[in-house]
Amino acid sequence: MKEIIFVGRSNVGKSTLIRALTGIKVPVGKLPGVTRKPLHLPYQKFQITDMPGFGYMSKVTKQGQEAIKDNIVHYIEQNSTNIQLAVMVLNATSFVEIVDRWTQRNEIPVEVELFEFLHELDIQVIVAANKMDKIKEIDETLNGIAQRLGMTPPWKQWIDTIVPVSAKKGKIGILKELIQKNLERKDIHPQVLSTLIK
Ligand SMILES: Nc1nc2c(ncn2[C@@H]2O[C@H](COP(=O)(O)OP(=O)(O)OP(=O)(O)O)[C@@H](O)[C@H]2O)c(=O)[nH]1
Ligand SMILES: [Mg+2]
Repeated sequence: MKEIIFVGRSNVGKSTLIRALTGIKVPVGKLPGVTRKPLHLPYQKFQITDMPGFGYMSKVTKQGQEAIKDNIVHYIEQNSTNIQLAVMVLNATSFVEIVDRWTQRNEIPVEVELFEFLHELDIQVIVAANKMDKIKEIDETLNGIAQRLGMTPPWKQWIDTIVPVSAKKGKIGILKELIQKNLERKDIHPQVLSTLIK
């Protein structure tokens, strides 16, 4: 069964977003590190995978966090042909600040690395900018996020890729439609496609 993975830093709201999207009560929590291994859920004729988050986790050692990150990368590599879409979730209240901190230290921010890694594997990515209920300067924030991910602002040029959401409030904007559009696009059978091209 083809798969949609939800990836991102811990505590950004991946599981809450899956709840809002599917109605399935997957475990969520206040402290980072709730989801520890890939959790598979049914979604139409697909499978949604709730991935553990990378980065700081409550009650997990630095070594443990590294191991979880390696597992995430490994999982994506192993399953890349089956993964039809990745929803990269980020916390809109802290994303720009975190990315800039890493960049100032001359390090590639993990989320930027992940975004590029998914593209290298030819996996389509939708960026869900979550926790928008806490944001006042909406356009400014989304422009900042787009820019850090290599998409030239204004963000509205990228409405097929970036979607503002508030998972906790159940506001998922056009995420459902974007997912649908993406799944259908790749779902065209090669034979049908060849007749369309003719
Ligand atoms: N304000 C606000 N809080 C949110 C939103 N979405 C999630 N949260 C909160 O963020 C916290 C983390 O949510 P989770 O869904 O468990 O996050 P996760 O990304 O799955 O975290 P891990 O499994 O630890 O990687 C919880 O306290 C949620 O209530 C949102 O849209 N707005
Ligand atoms: Mg989770």
